[in-house]
Amino acid sequence: MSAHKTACILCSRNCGLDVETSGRRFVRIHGDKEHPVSKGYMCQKGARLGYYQDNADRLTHPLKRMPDGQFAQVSWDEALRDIATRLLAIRERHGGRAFAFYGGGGQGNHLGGAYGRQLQKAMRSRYLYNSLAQEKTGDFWANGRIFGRQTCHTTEDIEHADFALVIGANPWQAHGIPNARDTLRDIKKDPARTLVVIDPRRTETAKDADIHLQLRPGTDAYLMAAMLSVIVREGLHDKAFLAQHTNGFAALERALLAVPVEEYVRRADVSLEDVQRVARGFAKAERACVRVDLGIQQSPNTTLNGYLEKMLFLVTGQFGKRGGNNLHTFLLPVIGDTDERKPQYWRTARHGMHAISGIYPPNILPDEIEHTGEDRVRAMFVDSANPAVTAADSQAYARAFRKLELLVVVDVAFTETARLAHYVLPAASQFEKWECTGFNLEFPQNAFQLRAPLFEPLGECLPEPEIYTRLLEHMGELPKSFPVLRAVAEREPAAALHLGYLAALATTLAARPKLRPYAASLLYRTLGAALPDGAGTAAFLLPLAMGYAHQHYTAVKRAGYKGNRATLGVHLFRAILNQRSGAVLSRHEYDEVWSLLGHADQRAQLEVPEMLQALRELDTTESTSPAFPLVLMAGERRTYNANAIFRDPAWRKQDKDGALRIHPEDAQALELEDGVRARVTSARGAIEVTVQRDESVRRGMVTLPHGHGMRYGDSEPLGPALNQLTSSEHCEPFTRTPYHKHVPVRVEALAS
Ligand SMILES: Nc1nc2c(c(=O)[nH]1)N[C@H]1C(S)=C(S)[C@@H](COP(=O)(O)OP(=O)(O)OC[C@H]3O[C@@H](n4cnc5c(=O)[nH]c(N)nc54)[C@H](O)[C@@H]3O)O[C@H]1N2
Ligand SMILES: Nc1nc2c(c(=O)[nH]1)N[C@H]1C(S)=C(S)[C@@H](COP(=O)(O)OP(=O)(O)OC[C@H]3O[C@@H](n4cnc5c(=O)[nH]c(N)nc54)[C@H](O)[C@@H]3O)O[C@H]1N2
Ligand code: SF4
Ligand SMILES: [Mo]
Repeated sequence: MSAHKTACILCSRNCGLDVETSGRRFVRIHGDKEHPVSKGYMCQKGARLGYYQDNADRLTHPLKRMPDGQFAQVSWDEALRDIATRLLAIRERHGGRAFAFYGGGGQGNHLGGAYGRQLQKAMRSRYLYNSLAQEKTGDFWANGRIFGRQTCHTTEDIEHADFALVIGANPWQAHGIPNARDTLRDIKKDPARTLVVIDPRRTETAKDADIHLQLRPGTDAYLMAAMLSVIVREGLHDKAFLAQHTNGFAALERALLAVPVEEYVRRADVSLEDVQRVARGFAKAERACVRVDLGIQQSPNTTLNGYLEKMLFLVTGQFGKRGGNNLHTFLLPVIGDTDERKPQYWRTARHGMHAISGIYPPNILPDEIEHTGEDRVRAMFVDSANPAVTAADSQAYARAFRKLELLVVVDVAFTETARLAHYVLPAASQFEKWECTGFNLEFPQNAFQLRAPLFEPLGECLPEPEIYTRLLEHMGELPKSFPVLRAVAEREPAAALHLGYLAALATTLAARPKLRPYAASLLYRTLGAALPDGAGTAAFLLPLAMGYAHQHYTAVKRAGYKGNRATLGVHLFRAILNQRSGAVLSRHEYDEVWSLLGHADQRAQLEVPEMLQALRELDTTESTSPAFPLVLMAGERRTYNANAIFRDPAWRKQDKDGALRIHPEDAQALELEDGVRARVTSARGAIEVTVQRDESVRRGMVTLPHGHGMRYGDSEPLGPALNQLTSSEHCEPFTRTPYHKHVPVRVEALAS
């Protein structure tokens, strides 16, 4: 048995773990008390990571699909050589627009993402698709306009808030905030603190709330507009804050004064008195913040919801302070800034769709492949994602992926997407390689954990950095060796702080600018060879740490690092390499948040014309109809689901079928007894489910869990395959974010 530090890879929190292993197995999994953020916290899901590491669907060898449709084992060399040849031919014939990359990191594996992006560059493509563009891009777009850059991402200091407003999120199950259950319990125990939940379901979080507004699904824009209107009508906005830190309040105020509060509150079907109480409480609180998630991001008015949510904390001055909302820093640049008003960013061939934060929406991808034009997508890599199950419209995905000239899947498991591929490349699991996550969303203190491998890679599995570096070498984009740079790295004494290496690297890149896009692989093959413990694939964190220390110099110093302008980043890099429980990167003061804004005047822009127009033109069409009278929340976070990460159904201790939750009165009206099988039908498709009567859901709404509907071994799909019900068109027109939380359906009993 041996003890190790690692992290849970099941949600964006990435709680630090203290584990014991024996051979290739986990024997004991505990929260790591030394982790700077999670401090020992974990939830029930993390305790069952063994089912991710060890299961019958794990890939062990590269696979190639043969003409008869069967997969045959091939060697790495054979696979990569053929893939390289085919990629180059497609690039030659059709240019960069023929290639798209999908994924590049799940909830815990972001180290390989930097290497995957290099392939996109080698293909001269800008098409990156991933799941962030089926949830967060409306939010990112609003951030771009309000804060000046789409990388200005907000966080919530809920641990220190007197008044926490949770809208369309269920942190008790889904986490997303630090040590969620402890944080929620602390608020509950303290009579001076208030928790408000806005959710059509009486969730585990809502049960502990002081006020629960159980609104009609899809009406958040009305409700938030009404709250904001109450605030400005009653003069509860923070005039000094608005004058000092924002532009454009006057236009927003006019729009808010025009909001018909009572009518909007009626639409949301909540009590006016409660809405007033919440608006007043939030505005008057010393420290208040808003926490949102998929409930408003995957439902109607996605982008407007993101805008209004931010107006709540900006108009009331609950920003840039302890207990409020803030911006945070990034070490790994997981998202970019692609303002669609600038001409240099690509629009897609079929939909003319622009990227947001550098990401294109999965909802348009099948059309971009099936499009008949010369400029269609013809070749793809899918890495750390299973869009055949997790993107809207599984039927459209299966059809489109079969038309690709080349589909390569890089995964740890033989997924539904892998079954459609020409090549399947087996990745080492997140516990078999150096890994890290880019989902650090903390402010004022940000932290980062680089994780060392616990096990040898299974079979012939390789870490993604090795896979992509070899592929670039086969493509002739990257020389096979760099003897000079490598010698500099290996000869340099530790006390020289890599400064000689960095100078030599700069000289190499200046002389050979074509290598710049491949800096990660270049660092891996050179500096990587000189890093201790085989941490070579983490070498590219050195320039990132240098950039971070340069940009946030004072805050990095405050975190306790020594060094000057030239060396601080190197010390930060060393700490990241050495501190297995994670390293605190930086400590900001709250009022330094303004320096993280993108606008030159460091003020928030409240007047966003597109959003004010959307507010004036709020859509009143009903999504339900006599044929589809219920709203399905397709993708609830529950006790035993974790995206499409677990394939072995034995990992679930309960809710094995992934039951349909329905209010008992609705069930009664449809003559659905508890436990019976029923059919759920949408405009797109139908699936069979097990019924569970449940008081917590609002009447007119039904829910099904995310993370089911996958095969295991030779099985049929197990549990609800939700995206058989969702369609590519049922999405916000602007961002193309699917309305997964708002799918009109009907439910019928199945004859037993
Ligand atoms: N257990 C578990 N945890 C997870 C995951 C998982 O698969 N399982 N996945 C992780 C990932 S990738 C993500 S993105 C997060 C998502 O985390 P959350 O967004 O917090 O989780 P969800 O359950 O998808 O949806 C949140 C809430 O939205 C509510 N809702 C539905 N419709 C509406 C509406 O119209 N208005 C409002 N206000 N609320 C509505 C639902 O009732 C639900 O309680 O969870 C992460 N954590
Ligand atoms: N209907 C509906 N659909 C939804 C949602 C919903 O609520 N409702 N939620 C959406 C959301 S918010 C999200 S985030 C997505 C998630 O969907 P995806 O973006 O597809 O991501 P995951 O489900 O996390 O899938 C991760 C894949 O990565 C593989 N993997 C695990 N570890 C590694 C590794 O180290 N290397 C490689 N290469 N692969 C690895 C796993 O085997 C799995 O196949 O689902 C979305 N889809
Ligand atoms: S699932 Fe999320 S909250 Fe639970 S242990 Fe893993 S990282 Fe922590
Ligand atoms: Mo997500």
